[in-house]
Amino acid sequence: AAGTGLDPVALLLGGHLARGRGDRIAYTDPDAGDVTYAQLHAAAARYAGRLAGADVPSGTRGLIVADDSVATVVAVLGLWWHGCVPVVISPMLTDEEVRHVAADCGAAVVHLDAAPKRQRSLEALFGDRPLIDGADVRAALDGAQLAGRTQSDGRTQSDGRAQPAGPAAATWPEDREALVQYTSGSTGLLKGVRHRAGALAAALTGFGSVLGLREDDTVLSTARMSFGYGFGSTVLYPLAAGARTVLLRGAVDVHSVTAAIGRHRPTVLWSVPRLYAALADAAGPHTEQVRLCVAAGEHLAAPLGERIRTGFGADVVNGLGATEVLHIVVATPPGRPLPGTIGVPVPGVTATVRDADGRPVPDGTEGRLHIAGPTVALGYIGRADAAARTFADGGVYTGDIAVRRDDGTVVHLCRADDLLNLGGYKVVPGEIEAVVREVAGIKECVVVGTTDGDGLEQAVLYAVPCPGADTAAVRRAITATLRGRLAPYKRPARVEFLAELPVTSTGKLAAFRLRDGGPA
Ligand code: 3SK
Repeated sequence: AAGTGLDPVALLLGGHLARGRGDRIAYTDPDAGDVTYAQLHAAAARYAGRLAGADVPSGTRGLIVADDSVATVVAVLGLWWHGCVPVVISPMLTDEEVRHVAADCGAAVVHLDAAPKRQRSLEALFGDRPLIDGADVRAALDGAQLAGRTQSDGRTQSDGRAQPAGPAAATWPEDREALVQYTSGSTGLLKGVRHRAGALAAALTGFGSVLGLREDDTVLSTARMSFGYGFGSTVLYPLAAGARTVLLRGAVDVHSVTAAIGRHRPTVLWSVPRLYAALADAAGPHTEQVRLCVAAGEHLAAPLGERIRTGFGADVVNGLGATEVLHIVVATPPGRPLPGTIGVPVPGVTATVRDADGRPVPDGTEGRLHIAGPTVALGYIGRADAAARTFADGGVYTGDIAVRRDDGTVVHLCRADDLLNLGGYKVVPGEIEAVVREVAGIKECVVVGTTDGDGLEQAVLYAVPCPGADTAAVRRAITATLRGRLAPYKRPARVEFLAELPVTSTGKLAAFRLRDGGPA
């Protein structure tokens, strides 16, 4: 791909090809098998050719609704090659959410790659737009036709089918939008975060330099590409380092991840504390090669950090990130555990703690965590009010309450908003409550966050049944409704029945009385 030094394709692939490393494996995909850097480059070129052939204008946004696969990475790289802005979302989103995102980002082209039933329902949503089927891309990746040869200029010669007419005309000035990621908002409506081209390079010199991924690393991430954390862990950092990434398909749980670790022998793991809590106990001889465990997405309590460290015999990097700052911006460096803290700002980032008026508070005082630096996003698509609240005072409020200690380390205390953080997913309690209120026999309900023995947040549903209701039947109906209507990560860990919900002396719901330990 042409353009300036900030061209994302050149940034992530160019160096490896120019150094004759095109034959190294970039991805191990459950379907496509091993795919090299040269093959990835060739496939991205061909994908860009397809976009050109479909008259997709350069500079527009392309929506990718896809599970993690090498075809999804090809779509991202191909869109960049053609000068477009990739927007990756999960097929697990509801039709309503997918429709909202497609309209919100105004996608000129849609790439769909989901399990067959979901694929068909997604296709029905997008009859009016140019569609690319991820299965076609995977099929094209299969076999010798993609045996790309690296040219002396580092570009890849592929099989010649559907090539772009030449290098894409795209140039990538630092402040040009290069990536949009969707994140949950406190109203429940997904917000599109617009990232600058310059932020991709800045993330590599920022958190990337703390992490120190190597070409000989094998990376396994339980976070998905449609989640900001997962885009960094499966695309940005490993590609820039020339490492091999093992992609997972299907359910990600302690069994599937343990099996994948045994099979692929990763040296670097990325996950959320919740999954590490289970994985650390399952660690054994098959995890001996793991040298680094990155934990982010939710609060990591010091004892759990220590359990991961000893379970895997590896360095633990604990980080705080947010979609609004692209990736991790405060982290404990490898070899410096700094227990009980989220570490120090990564190079290029300034982290301050501020009061309600945006004034920095003295060290040791709690306040709102504010991040400034080159990975701060351009803003949201639309949503001027939310943007004005979040992107302010020369940076971003991450939505966390924190304290900075006088040694420069940052301690995370809690969220500043009502969002629950369930294994890295930000969940709006009101969304769960709205679903439960529709169950027959429910008078009222509230969802609150409470912490388990590992210090991890859990959603607990407190429900008041209607007088005379059969509570066993109501419980079954709640379980069935939650299963049918909410993604697994949004479902409460526990359902408790109360005779009434606690209220304050002025009659307002006192949900805080239900947190951490239940009704007093
Ligand atoms: O925790 C998050 O929400 C996050 C978002 C983007 C990148 C990284 C992280 C940890």
